[in-house]
Amino acid sequence: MTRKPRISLISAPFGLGAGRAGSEQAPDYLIQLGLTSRLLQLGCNIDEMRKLDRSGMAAPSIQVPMNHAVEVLKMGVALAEAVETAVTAGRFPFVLGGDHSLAMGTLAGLTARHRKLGVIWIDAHADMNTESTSPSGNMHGIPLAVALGRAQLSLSHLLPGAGTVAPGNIVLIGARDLDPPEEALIWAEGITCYGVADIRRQGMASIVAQALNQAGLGMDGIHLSFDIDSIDPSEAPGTGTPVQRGLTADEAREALRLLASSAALCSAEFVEVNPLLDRNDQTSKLAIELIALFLSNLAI
Ligand code: NNH
Ligand code: MN
Ligand code: MN
Ligand code: MN
Repeated sequence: MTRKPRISLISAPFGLGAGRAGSEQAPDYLIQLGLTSRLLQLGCNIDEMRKLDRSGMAAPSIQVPMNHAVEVLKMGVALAEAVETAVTAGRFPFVLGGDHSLAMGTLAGLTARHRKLGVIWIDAHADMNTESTSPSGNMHGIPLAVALGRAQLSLSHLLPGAGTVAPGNIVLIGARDLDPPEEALIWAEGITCYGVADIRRQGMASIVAQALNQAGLGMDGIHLSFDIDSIDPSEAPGTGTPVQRGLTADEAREALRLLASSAALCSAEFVEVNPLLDRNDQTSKLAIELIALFLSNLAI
């Protein structure tokens, strides 16, 4: 018999890692539109609900030459501590962003507890720039390079005791807008990357099965990082850096349902919904549906 994990719902109302304002409004907005009531209706075991606040957090002393770096680092510290606490208490951390720079905090908290962590990254982007290759200076473009230990900033700057993620245990799904230095890093490190064409050829079920195998090989758990811009802008327009030719909402549904059912999943985050850029709440409503589908199918 499968059991339901105790979920720690961590809201991170933070968008300064992105180039455009608005994603910081997503957690409250999705809750206002009915996210938590939907989760309770579906029988999700929400054991803890927290809303993070970076004021009062001390920024690590490292200098990072990127936009709003001090604020991003403060939020990362708050998030890392919240995630570590949730894992220690035996809960499943679900981080509701906010922009994708939050992943640094999530991964710092996770790797402090799971020394061997696999990562499935569903995103139009690879988020593998470093401080020196970033074309934008926006910190939502660097979290995977940081997690790999390829940037000056490392996860251990956010949380002492945090580790790294091995390239062989990172799988990208839906990537279609890579900067040349990111492509070079993916190639050099041998990181698995499934594009939209691969999904159309092989089917999402087969891609997810391969991703779980690859990311989970020899690991203690797998983290899912879901960027809403993985989905085509025709179905998810409310995001800061939309990229054409993305996943269909149905493909995202299938991926999330299958990933949730894997006992290897140990945590997840959902980022880059921007209510200010949305059309008639289309993206927010889709996000609520996807999160509810994911969390209600979680099994341990
Ligand atoms: N690759 C670009 C950068 O580094 C864009 C990143 N934007 C994202 N990532 N939304 O998911 O700035
Ligand atoms: Mn991203
Ligand atoms: Mn993205
Ligand atoms: Mn599990």
